[in-house]
Amino acid sequence: ATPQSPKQQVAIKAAEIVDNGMIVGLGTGSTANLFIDELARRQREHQLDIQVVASSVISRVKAEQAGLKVMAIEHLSHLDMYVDGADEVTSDMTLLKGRGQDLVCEKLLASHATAFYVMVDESKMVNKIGEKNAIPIEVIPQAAQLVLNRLSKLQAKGSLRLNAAGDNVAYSAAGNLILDMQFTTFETAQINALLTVMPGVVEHGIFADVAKAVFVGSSDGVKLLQA
Ligand code: DER
Repeated sequence: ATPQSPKQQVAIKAAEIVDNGMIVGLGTGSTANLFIDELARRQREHQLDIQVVASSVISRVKAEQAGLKVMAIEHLSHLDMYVDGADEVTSDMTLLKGRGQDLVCEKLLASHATAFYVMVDESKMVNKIGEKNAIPIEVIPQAAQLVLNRLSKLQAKGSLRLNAAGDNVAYSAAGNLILDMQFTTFETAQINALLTVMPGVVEHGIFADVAKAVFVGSSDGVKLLQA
């Protein structure tokens, strides 16, 4: 068989953790897609009785097509694990997420799951959050300008995310607008704190103290990062 890509390898490692009877949260993105395929394979090969819940419509559709039993988030009272990709990871397992459009449900499931496992290839490892990507900040539409101005006063730079065509602003899956902002004068913990309490901000992409473990794939296999 052709050697699996690092992303494939971390998806396989994450799927191996899933046990019979679990409720598993599905992330969104290209690595999450690989996980969904691997989880469906594991369900078939081991006749696992598992249920899944999806962080996005696209992951729900993909899970249904793969033969996984999908339940509605509305009916969820507990989640054994949540598995998702990330855009940046630091050595203390702080994450940056939200390059997709499903940040609200991703953080909802990640934070309520008993265990949140992250799957990345080594290109996502950074020394400081924000090193390679802007920080996504999901705002209610009415608040976009107010929040942008407020953050500009804190020397943050950025703008509203545009749609794929680039001819209008993009809406998130939750119907909000997204500011992609770069901060220069603050530590990650300070940005996390100020965004978490700022009126008009629905969610942001800093995931601090949420991940239980990170699978880091590279050409020489998978490393496990954990506290
Ligand atoms: O939107 C997100 O946070 C996703 O997890 C995402 O950015 C990671 O996507 P990838 O697995 O396609 O790199």
